[in-house]
Amino acid sequence: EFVINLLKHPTFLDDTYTTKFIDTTPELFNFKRRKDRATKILTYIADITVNGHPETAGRALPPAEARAPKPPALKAEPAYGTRNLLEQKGPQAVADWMKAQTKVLLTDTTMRDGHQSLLATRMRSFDMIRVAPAYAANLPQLFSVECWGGATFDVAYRFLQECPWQRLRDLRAAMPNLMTQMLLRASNGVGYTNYPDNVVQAFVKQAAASGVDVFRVFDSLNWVENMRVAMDAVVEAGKVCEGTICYTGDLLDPSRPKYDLKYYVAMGKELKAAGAHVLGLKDMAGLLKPAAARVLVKALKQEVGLPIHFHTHDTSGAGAATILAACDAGVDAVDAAMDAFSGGTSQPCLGSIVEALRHTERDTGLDIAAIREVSNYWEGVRKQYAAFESGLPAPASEVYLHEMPGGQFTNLKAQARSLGLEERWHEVAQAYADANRMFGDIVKVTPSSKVVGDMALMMVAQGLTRAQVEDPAVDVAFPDSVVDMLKGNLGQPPGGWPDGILKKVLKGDKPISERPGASLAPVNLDAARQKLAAEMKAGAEEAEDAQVDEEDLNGYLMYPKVFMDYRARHRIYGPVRVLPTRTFFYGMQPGDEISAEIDPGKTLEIRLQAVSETTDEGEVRVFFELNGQPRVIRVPNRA
Ligand code: BTN
Ligand code: 3PY
Ligand code: ZN
Repeated sequence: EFVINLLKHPTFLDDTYTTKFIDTTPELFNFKRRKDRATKILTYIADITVNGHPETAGRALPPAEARAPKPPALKAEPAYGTRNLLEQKGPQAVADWMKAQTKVLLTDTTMRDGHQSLLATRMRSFDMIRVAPAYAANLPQLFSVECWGGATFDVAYRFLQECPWQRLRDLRAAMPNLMTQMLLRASNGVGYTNYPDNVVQAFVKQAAASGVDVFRVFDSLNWVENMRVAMDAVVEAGKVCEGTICYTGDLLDPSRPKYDLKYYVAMGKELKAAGAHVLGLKDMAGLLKPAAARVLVKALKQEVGLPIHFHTHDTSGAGAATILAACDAGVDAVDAAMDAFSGGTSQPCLGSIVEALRHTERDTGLDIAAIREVSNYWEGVRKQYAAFESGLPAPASEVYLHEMPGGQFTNLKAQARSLGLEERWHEVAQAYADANRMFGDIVKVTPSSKVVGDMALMMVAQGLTRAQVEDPAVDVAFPDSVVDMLKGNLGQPPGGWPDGILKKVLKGDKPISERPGASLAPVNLDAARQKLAAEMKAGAEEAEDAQVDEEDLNGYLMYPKVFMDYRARHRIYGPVRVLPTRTFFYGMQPGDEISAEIDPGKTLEIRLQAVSETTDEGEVRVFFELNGQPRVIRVPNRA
């Protein structure tokens, strides 16, 4: 039997292994015979059963009864929805239709920002795809379903051992009448750095082909100049281009005039001129207060003339109040999440907004009973991810101090914990605010938010005050991400970088002031395709493992190492995406039975019979029944 010893391999553990891994460590790939997909999946289950999943070790365990919940029954054939309109009449017709509606339109963010902000982005496709038909059938009035982009792309490869493109295709197929929506970091794609223009263009083209209808495009410094390549690519693909303003600061605070009404209106007009069909208003930290929302939405509606799609986070607990104020002021569409994935650092509660607007002029027309059924499903899903809960137990008005995006908050907290700074969280919050002011008061959203977070953690860990960091006489070793940002590699903030910090960080290096993409050579796509094909072939056991398609190429261009590592694991474990979530993270108990559909209509019935004692060689035998036939898998006990 093939004995799996990947996990304990030192190069795996210290995270230095690269695509050379397979060439330099052939002992790991010493198959006695080729493994079919079922055997690979059994190997995965056996390994997790015996040794646990690295990501859930030491974390909270889901309650015993937490199993994949049943999705709601389908009430009807999918009715005509926004996707049908887009297909028939194009993106401008969608925008015109939005403006003509009296009702407030709703985007459900559960499948993207909801779990990104509450569960460290760990929701698996399995749990999304099962409920997608209920969205299509029972909630056809939704404006869109945000289900792709942001952090979900790399987390799928990196931690969930699944292909993000396949998720997209499956969701698209299951919701033929609803627009899917993604979050795109403009020239940073779905990554943390500026990519060459042709990589961004290829990515958008592929995302459109694989099933994205609405692209929410933003820049982490609100620099429209750096959004054009991505926006043009969306328009070119015939999809809805939601050019997006990121909201920061406090509109009504006269002592903070940098981000005032004039600023936002001017940016809205720039985005319209750049080709946006819809104007996104992205309040990633949940800083927009109700009174400011009234003023801002009204002004943007009047002066820009595009339909407005508002996104906020409920970190403060006041998110729904702001959404309702925006509705009063004439916002066209708003984002919300289903009950179990709402509140806190996520979006406000969708069903509650629907109810708040019922019997008013802006009634959404959504079926609250259908929403409840879908919410109940998500409640069952969330229980299974107990290991990834971050535990923000109550609203945090401290968000107005630090201004961290909802998607970063829990992440930074975990980083602080790993540095032993969890008890000093409020100092981190203050340092984050100080770092922001030091950089001139910037928009903080991926990736600029990560830079501010890196700086803040360093300040707390090293006991540095803002004054010391800024003092030319105090020696400071700045994080690489800070140096990179001040070099201009994320673009330019309004008003530029403050002189003092710029000089100190760059130590005389000259920053760039044009958009970074202008000086990045295009990637030779044919050469990249061939290189990838060769690497895949070298590591492949089976013909199917050696194939490269355009989705793979785009994954590789965005995240070369993450993608290759994913493929290397795929060769060993097979299509583990088909496993129920509990099995994926915890393996099975003797007596457990699961089904896993590896192809449409081809189902593995898997029963775990018993797990042996550990042999003198340190091996454990795991006894399964696979479709009624006994199978034994041996794995090393590394516990
Ligand atoms: C991961 O690498 O943690 C994410 C994907 C899970 C794949 C399996 S889990 C068991 C084994 N150990 C790992 O670290 N990865 C693989
Ligand atoms: C992301 O870029 O992933 C975000 O959610 C930003 O808010
Ligand atoms: Zn968000």
